[in-house]
Amino acid sequence: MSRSFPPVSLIGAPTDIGAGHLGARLGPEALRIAGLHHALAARGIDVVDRGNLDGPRNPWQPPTDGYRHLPEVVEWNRAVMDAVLAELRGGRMPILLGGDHCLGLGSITAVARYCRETNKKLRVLWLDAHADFNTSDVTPSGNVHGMPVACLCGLGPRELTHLGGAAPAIDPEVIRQIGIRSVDEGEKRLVKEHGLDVYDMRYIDEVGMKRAMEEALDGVDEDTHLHVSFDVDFLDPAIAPGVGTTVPGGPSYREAQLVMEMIADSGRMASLDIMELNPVLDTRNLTAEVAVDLVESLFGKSTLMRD
Ligand code: B3U
Ligand code: MN
Ligand code: MN
Repeated sequence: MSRSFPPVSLIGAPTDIGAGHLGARLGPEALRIAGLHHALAARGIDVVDRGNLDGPRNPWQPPTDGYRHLPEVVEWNRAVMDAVLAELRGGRMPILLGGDHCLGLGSITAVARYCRETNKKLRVLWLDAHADFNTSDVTPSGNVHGMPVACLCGLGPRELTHLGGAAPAIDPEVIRQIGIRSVDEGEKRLVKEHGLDVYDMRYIDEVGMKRAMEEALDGVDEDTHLHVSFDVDFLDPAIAPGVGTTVPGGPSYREAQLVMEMIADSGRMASLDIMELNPVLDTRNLTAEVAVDLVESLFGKSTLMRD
C-alpha cells in the first residue's frame, strides 16, 4: 500500500431528525463500536475522533407545510456544515457519521464552499437506493432525508437552499447517483428536469458495476475534490438490514467492494458521509461492520497489492 491519505477527522451527527424511523441517531456509536477508528488507524492513517455534534432532540411530529421538523433540520445541518468546513480548512478529511441523510445537505454545502475557496472542481458520488430529490410539493412523507439533493440544487425552503449563503450550493452537473432503485412519481419528473446523472440498478445490471463506475468517475483528475455520500441503504438489504428504508435489489457485497476500490483507485476522495445506519433495525451490528469493511476499501484495502 503506497497510497497516502490526508489526516482524517470523524464527526458524529447523532440524529434521525429527517428520517421516517427513529434510530439513526445511534449510527455514530454503532460505527465506533464496529471499529471504524481502529480500522483506519491500522492502515497508517492519522485519525482523530471529534466526538458528536449537538443539536435539537427529535420532536417526532407530523409534517408542517410539507416538511417534518424543518427548524430542527436546519439547526443540525448548520452544525454539520460548520464542523465539516472547519476540518477541510484545517487540511483534514472529514468523515461524517450519520445520522440520517438530510445531513448530506450540510456536509456537501460545506464541501462546495471549500471547493470555491480553493478553486477545486467538485464531483459528488451519491451512493443510495433513493434519489433524495423530493420537494415539499411531491414528497410522500415530508421527511427531509428524501430531499437533500434537491436542496443542494436550489429546490427547497430558503433556510436549506441558502444554508451556505448563495444558492444553489451545487450544479446538478457535478452529481453522479449510483445504485438508485426507488424514486417517487413526482420526484422522477424533477430528476429528469434537472438532468441528474443517475446510474440506477437497471443500468448497473445491463452494463455492470465496473463500467458504471468508470463512467461516474470519468473526468475526475488532480484538480477534483471527490465527495462520497454513502447512504447505507445503497447496499442490498441481505448484507445491510440495519437501515430504515431497505429496498431490495441493491448492490451485492462484491459489487459494493468494487465501487469502493474504484473510488480508492481514483485517489481523489477528500470527504465522506456514512449515513442512515440504524442500529435498532440491525442484526448484531452487522450492517455497521459491513460499512466499516467497505470504508477500509475506500481507503485502499484490497485483496492484493495493485499499486
Ligand atoms: N423517497 C421517499 C423515501 C426515502 C427517501 N430517502 C429515504 N427514504 N431514506 C421519501 O420519503 O422521500
Ligand atoms: Mn439517502
Ligand atoms: Mn436511501
